[in-house]
Amino acid sequence: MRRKEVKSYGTGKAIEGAFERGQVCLVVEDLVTSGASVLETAAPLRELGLEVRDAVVVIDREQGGRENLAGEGIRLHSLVTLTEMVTAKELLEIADKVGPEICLLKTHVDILPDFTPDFGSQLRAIADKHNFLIFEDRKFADIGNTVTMQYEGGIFRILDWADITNAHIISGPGIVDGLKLKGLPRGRGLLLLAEMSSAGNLATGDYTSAAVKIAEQHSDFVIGFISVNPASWQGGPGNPAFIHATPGVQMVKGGDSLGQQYNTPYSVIHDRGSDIIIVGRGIIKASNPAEAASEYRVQGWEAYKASCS
Ligand code: 5BU
Repeated sequence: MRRKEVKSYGTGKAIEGAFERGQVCLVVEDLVTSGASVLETAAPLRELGLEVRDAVVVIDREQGGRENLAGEGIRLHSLVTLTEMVTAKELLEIADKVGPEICLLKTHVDILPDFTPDFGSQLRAIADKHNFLIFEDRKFADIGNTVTMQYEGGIFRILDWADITNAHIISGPGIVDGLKLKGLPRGRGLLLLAEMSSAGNLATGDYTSAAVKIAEQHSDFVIGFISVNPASWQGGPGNPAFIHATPGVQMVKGGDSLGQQYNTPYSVIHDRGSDIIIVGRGIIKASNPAEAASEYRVQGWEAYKASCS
């Protein structure tokens, strides 16, 4: 074991354990970013005559660690790589930066590799500071009784910190009853998935109409829809008090390799009649997320003004 700080009391040794010079030592770490921490561990081991050839980590952040370690003669083995993933720490930093530009922040709390129970209260504080709402994109889909527990319990305790969450209607209106039981007394709101942005999705036609019907029957708790083209809905999008939030938005039309389909802010707000553009990678993968968020906000607002005139 390598001590990070060598205490003056006790044995005072940086490296503890039973070993002999010339033995091979495998370094085990939770996470590698640049590799500096593994190198800090390898140096005193090598000074004592141990051979360090390999390091095992749970997460490789893919920020040069593999190359830096290879340069020092250490092979990196990782369980997962993290180029796509955002950590809770990064999410909170982005939230604080984009806060002034957004009306709500949409989270996927179950993908954060370093989630801790205080995540919700930390995000809440940032939301209150910048006056945006928190929308946990949980997409509940189970029966009413089960979703009450998924909403309130587990390690994420979504009900405690998310103003808004969303649900599929595949299981019928009982899912809304279940979520409402917990959410309404806490002043929370629900979006129903009436349409989806991904290619070949099944939320169309009668399914979309059923979402509108369920929303109307629960307008005390359902605040609106995830929709893609509410202007084209048969029979209309229902009560104008419902808000429409639309994912699949980037500055140019297109898609990704896994079925996502993008429309522009103008198309979403002006042509398709939505109220809120939901932007993921267009902002978080931008070199300057705050600047990108500002551009999306301005484009959305201009499109809204154009549809008013
Ligand atoms: P993107 O990076 O802008 O493609 O991210 C889109 C986000 O919206 C992502 O979090 C999806 O899970 C989410 N989403 C979606 O893309 N399409 C849908 O129909 C629904 C949610 Br519902």
